Amino acid sequence: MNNPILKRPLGAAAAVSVLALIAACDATAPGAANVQNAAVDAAENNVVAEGPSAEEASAFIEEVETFYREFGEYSARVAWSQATNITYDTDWLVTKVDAEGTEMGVKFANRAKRFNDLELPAEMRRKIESIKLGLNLPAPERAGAAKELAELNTRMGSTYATGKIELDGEQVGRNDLESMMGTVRDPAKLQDIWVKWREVPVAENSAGTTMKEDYASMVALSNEGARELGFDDVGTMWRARYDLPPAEFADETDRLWGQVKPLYDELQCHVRAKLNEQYGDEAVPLDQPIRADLLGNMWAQSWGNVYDLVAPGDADPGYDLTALLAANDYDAKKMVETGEAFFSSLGFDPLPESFWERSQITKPRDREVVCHASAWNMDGADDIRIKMCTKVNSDDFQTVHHELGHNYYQRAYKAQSPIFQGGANGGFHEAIGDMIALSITPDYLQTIGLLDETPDASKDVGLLMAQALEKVAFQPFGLLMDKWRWQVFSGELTPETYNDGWWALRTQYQGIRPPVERSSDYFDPGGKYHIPGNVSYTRYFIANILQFQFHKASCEMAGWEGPLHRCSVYGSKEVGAKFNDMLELGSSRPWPEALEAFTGSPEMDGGAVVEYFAPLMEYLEEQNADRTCGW
Ligand code: X8Z
Ligand code: ZN
Repeated sequence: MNNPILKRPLGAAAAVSVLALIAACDATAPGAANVQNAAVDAAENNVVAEGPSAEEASAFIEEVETFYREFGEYSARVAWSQATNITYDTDWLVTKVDAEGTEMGVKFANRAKRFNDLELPAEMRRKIESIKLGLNLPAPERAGAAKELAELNTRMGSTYATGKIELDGEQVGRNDLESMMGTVRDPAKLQDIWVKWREVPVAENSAGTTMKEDYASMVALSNEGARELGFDDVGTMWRARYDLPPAEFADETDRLWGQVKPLYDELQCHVRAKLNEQYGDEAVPLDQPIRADLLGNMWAQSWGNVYDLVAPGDADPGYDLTALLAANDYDAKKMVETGEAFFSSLGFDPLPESFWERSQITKPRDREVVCHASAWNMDGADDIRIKMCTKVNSDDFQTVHHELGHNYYQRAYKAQSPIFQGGANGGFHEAIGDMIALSITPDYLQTIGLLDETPDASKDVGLLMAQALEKVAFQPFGLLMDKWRWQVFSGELTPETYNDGWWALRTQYQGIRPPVERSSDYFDPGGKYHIPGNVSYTRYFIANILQFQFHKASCEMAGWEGPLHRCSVYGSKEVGAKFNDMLELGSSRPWPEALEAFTGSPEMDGGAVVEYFAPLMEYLEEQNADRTCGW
């Protein structure tokens, strides 16, 4: 169901550029049928004796573009209907559209191969290569395979979104459980929630299978599809989207991780020591990885909710954004309006009226929905929306900016060919709103009336700690999610070793461990939205590097001279204009060009992260001086 060829580039579910399909096969698209027939003749029936021509490539591209436009809108509307109202029937519809889309996507990718050796202008070559990579999960061509794959994906997604959990004899909503992990401080209760959440991926579903079994079937089927398209496996195909040979891209992510790892290691060591003070030696032994349920988040992926437990004693206590929002009578809509106002201050047009009419901003009470936040562009133009189950807290204030970033990006590149309606790479799409949120500084909060007085800058180590618990803590998780999937798709991990392999990576990279022993029967990766949803995850790791590069570049543009963490570009039309230039490109140019145009350098670089957190690093090293770090 989260197949990108199906939908307008969504924030969460499918930020890849491609979406297409079938409806344009009919006569509603002027000329499309003829163009298609000519191309099919040429490709499949060898009617044309000589090799392919640029004219033929051009006609093929036009045909694909027409499909993307028409079927993209159709499939987006079906997918939206399902994600905001999960029923037997909407599942059925989304499965059908997904299967149709996959079948067409596979056909297009195969036909694109015909132009492999043809010399083409750069833009056409890029379009042909994008078409080959368009599917998130390819199915084999044999009859019935696309339908089977779509059924597996719909079932996994819906199981994740609707899985029921009972706590103290009462059914508790999944969205509520997620936030409880941030507020509950009783280790036994945290463990209970954590364990129950992870029963869902191994519980029997309506088809008599489990998510774990469905996942294994999905891996086998989509790998078969990837091999038919000429890739080693689906993981290789995912890595190929980064304008680099897949192996080089994997090395590149390791290089970036190497830049941030020293900071992470210090943070992990300090947080473990502070949690030990709170929970004692038994729950948090000082020579072991940290218990995953004590870090304030269902997946231990960002740790901002334990700030109060690790806050530096001599720092300014700062402010609690959740409390400020509540004290100032913010509701979900006002949070979104505040995000919109930030973009407006940079010179972006206001969101269209339809955004407010059609978005799902809070959780509907009367039906099942996918609560995991996402941003949608329904029609390749101005019908942009977000889908959230927003709560009035600091996490969701961040997420609102994140999702709006997707929407503003989508709108900025709407004039591009539908083939190029995507991020320069997946990481860019995830970084836009986050970069804006880095400008939520004390001064900014004062400007918008949320904070009366700004804290003194000499004690900013607290502010930096809060930010590091979100951004630095996230990095190893951002990296290992796809390391796990790369291993799964390559066959290095099998269903018998899925869970052990998962925990090996969680321990190696994050230095965390499960609160209770996990047998290899479990499927703990399935407790994270992006695994059943098949949303690749390296994009978030990359985004966490890029957003700091973007932030640094924009602060320089705005003439800022203080420390990076105090810089807000709120109100800078100059930054907005340059930012918009980058966004308008979509994925039409290789990402290093887009990066260079905005930051002056074509390289991704963790240096901006290191610079941003330098004062915190100094503090952490001091704190850890007499501790034994590592796990
Ligand atoms: O999935 C998301 C967004 C939608 S693209 C809400 N994020 C990742 C996650 O929740 O795991 C944003 C941060 C990482
Ligand atoms: Zn996102």
